[in-house]
Amino acid sequence: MRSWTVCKSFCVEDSGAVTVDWTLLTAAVVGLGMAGSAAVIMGADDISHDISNQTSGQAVSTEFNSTYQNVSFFDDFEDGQALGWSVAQTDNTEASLGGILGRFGGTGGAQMVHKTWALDPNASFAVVEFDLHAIDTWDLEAMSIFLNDALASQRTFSTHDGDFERQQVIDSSPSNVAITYGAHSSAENGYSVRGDVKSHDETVAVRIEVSDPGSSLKLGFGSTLDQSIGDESWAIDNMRVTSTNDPESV
Ligand SMILES: [Ca+2]
Ligand SMILES: [Ca+2]
Ligand SMILES: [Ca+2]
Repeated sequence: MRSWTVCKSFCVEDSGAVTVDWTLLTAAVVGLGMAGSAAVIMGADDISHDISNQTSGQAVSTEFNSTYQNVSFFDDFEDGQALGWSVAQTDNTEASLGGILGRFGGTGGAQMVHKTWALDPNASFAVVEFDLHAIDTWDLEAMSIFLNDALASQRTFSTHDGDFERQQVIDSSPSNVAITYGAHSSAENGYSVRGDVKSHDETVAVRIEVSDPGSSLKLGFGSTLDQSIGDESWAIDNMRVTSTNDPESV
């Protein structure tokens, strides 16, 4: 009878069943965890191979040249100064033009007004932008632009009505230089008065792009004007010099 009692007691006792369930569940969880870890390990191995395949053979750049840009200089001449220019002449007597570098007259075509900027040696381009004013009665005389003391471009102006199509650009810049003139604007901006008639003026935006400019750039101007400044003159405004490796973004 004693053994029967023990056997019966064993059959109805359920505390041991909890232990069995716990053991089985824990084993299952551990098993799932190991399976998951195996999947992650295998997946990571696959990804590492993908990264290896993707990057092998590619050059690693240690510089960020494509986004390099630095405005080295800007001057709108509103402060009446012209620091660094060979002829520090400014004018702000006509409100429609404001402060300008000028006015200047004829130079026999030679370089007279110039300035040199230090460029960032890490940049592979220099971009120079400015407004060029042909003031009062130009008669197809030429404005001359020099780069590093060499004549790079000539632009003739005639401010007389109906004469715009006769104006010309004569480019003599080297192969690493591109000079573009924007569309001209014509208006009466002041200065010369002939009797009771004021003389029209022209403005063009000039852009000069220099590749491999080196560590400095000298920009100069002259003109073939042959009458007094009170009759015909020129001026520069909004001069900007930018060192960059991405000239398209300037
Ligand atoms: Ca200005
Ligand atoms: Ca005028
Ligand atoms: Ca003239």
